[in-house]
Amino acid sequence: MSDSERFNDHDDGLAVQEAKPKLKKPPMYKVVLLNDDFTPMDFVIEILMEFFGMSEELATRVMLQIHTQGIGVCGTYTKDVAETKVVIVNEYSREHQHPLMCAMEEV
Ligand code: TYC
Repeated sequence: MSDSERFNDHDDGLAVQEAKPKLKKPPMYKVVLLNDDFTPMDFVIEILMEFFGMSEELATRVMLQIHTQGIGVCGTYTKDVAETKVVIVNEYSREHQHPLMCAMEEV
């Protein structure tokens, strides 16, 4: 066997590019509600049911958690959806003269 046969690595010096990894998942955002001393409990429960699709039972539990802990998660969404929820909830609360604060945090 000749040297050129023995040492030929058959790739002609070309590096083969591995397949690019798939695109990263989009960052997700938690939409949160903050406690305050003035917004009625029933109004917070209504928000959690209407805008975050919770049952009355779950909404009540989440509202009480916010009431005692100061903050609670309503859901986790892509950036656009989270931003829209925050705007809609804050507008709805102001329309009803409540100071309830909705915000978002990157997960
Ligand atoms: N702390 C309010 C009260 O006692 C109730 C409340 C709960 C307000 C959750 C805001 O995000 C909130 N009426």
